[in-house]
Amino acid sequence: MTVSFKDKGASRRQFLTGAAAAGVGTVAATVAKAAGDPLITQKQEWAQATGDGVDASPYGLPIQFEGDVIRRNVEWLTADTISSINFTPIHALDGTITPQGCAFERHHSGAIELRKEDYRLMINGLVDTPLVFTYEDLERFPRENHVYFCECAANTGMEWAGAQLNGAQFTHGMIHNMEYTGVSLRTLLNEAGLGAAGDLKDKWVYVEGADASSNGRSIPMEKALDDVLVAFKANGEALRKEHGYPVRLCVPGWEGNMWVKWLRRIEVTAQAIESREETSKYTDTLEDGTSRKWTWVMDAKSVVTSPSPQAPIKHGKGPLVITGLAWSGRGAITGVDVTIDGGKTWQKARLAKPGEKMAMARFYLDIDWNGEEMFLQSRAHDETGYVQPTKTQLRDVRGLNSIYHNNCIQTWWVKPNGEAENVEIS
Ligand SMILES: Nc1nc2c(c(=O)[nH]1)N[C@H]1C(S)=C(S)[C@@H](COP(=O)(O)O)O[C@H]1N2
Ligand SMILES: [Mo]
Repeated sequence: MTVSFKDKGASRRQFLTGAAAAGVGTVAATVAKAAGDPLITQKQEWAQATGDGVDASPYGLPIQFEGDVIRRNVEWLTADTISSINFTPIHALDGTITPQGCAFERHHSGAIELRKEDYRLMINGLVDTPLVFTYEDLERFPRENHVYFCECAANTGMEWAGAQLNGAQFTHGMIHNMEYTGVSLRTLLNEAGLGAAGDLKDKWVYVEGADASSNGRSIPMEKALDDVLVAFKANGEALRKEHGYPVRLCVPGWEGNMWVKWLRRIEVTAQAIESREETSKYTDTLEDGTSRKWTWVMDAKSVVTSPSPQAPIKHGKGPLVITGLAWSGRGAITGVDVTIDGGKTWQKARLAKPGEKMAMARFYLDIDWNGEEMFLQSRAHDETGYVQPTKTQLRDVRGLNSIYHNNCIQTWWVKPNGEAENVEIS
């Protein structure tokens, strides 16, 4: 990519960077306006006194100017905040890791306060030796680190009938992506011994939390022994209370509801329990009134996070960074296409780094915006060859009765003044 800066005079310097994107226009504004800028020519307040000492804030919080980058809920969605959800401010973040402090929360009976000392994890059912682990016990098993996304199956669920919520935070913010540290569930199940379970092919584990809702879910044994993680750290530090402190389950690529927080019991069973969370909830009603169940995997999905309704273009035409997130519950993201004309023509976006399994990928498309309206969309591809569907393609299969598992292509209408709106192109 070539970005050139114009000096006041005739000289023109070019800065070359490695990225092999198409040439973009001139970033002229900053240097041209420099002459007489008091922020350069005058002594500033912050240079005339000392700043805060160390320890001014023993646990650092974002600077006050970033006070907008917070989780938000949509009040009319739920009757109260106890059994409710809020949304990650994905429109204001970059990279892929979600800071814990603004990672969305979904509680069925509120976030509980559970001390490590009071923590117990039971493994029972069809095991050789039922076991109870304390928090300290868990710390003595071999540990693993993995970056995974956790997406509520209801993410984008309000958009089935038409474009509704105005902002990427609200349409796509029921997701976070963190680096988890913990012990594989396989290790703990083997510690209890699976001989008593016999043939493991048709066995299940039922997992439940210590909160009043318990949020119990059945997981097929094959997944339980594959990549499920019993996690106690996220992004290097203890889990936050709202994300299940001190221990939660990570079920990579599968719907957030199965990521049981405040994990307290794992039962090996001969069949699925058919709990509330996997029958009346988290099933998908089709056009003919029947419902799909066991729709665990989160299919490939993407969204442009900027520009977007909460992140309008403020700099006018010229060089513009279009960016967003892509993820797939079936494996790694292999590519993302972006269109600025509502799907007539597509360009390949640049992935910030190669996609990783069941983790978010960041994409960029650097363009020279002509200042005219755009219909911005992104389309994700994953390593299985799956391509993110349009809204019409999804509705053809699923009808209009669904809430969960809406992974269709999202459209932002960007107007010549840089403002963006959630619209539908089917
Ligand atoms: N114990 C317990 N686990 C739970 C829940 C809950 O209410 N209680 N909510 C589930 C749902 S529906 C989702 S989407 C994820 C949300 O995880 P988060 O709050 O860390 O974002 O946790 C899941 N695990
Ligand atoms: Mo959820």
